[in-house]
Amino acid sequence: MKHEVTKLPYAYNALEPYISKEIMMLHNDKHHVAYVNNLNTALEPYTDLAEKSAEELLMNLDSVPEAIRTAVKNNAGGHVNHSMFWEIMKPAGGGEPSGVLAEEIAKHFGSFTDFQTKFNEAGAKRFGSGWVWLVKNKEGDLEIISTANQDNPMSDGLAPIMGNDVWEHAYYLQYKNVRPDYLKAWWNVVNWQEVEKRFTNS
Ligand code: MN3
Repeated sequence: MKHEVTKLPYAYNALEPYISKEIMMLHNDKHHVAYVNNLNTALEPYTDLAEKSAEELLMNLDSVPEAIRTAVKNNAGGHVNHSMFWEIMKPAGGGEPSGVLAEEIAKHFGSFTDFQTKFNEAGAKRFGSGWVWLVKNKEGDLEIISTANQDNPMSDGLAPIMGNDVWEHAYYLQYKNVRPDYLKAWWNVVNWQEVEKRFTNS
């Protein structure tokens, strides 16, 4: 089984003016594609891993042969993270979550606005490249965390509900060095229906 890049569920320019067409084209066609190609290359000699999904590999990194463990962590991570990322965004997105997710966010972070502030702070503070996440921990509680590189929270037993990519490739062409502006604008493209689905299934 070859891992494959997810096709965007909308046009490259659909998230404008918040995320430019140029960023989306490079991000999907070059960055995501590179992670998938590198993952397939790393796995090629290991036929016993061929049937495992990228998520299964990330949840069991200890069982991945040491020779390719870092390559799998980086590239299965890059694949899974970006596949989620495309799905939790949409044109004319934004607003607020509803239902149980809205209640849980209010319970854990005070209010939706407080949640956004804390999420943005965690994303801005991530040094270098990485992601900021809303996760469900082993006790079933929501937490905001950030990870370096393409590390996915599922490798630490956490369920990723939503995440924002804070690598420079995600914003630099449009927002230059001002990551906080990108973090603020990103809320306008969040697909809360998809995030709620991930929360319910986690
Ligand atoms: Mn990226």
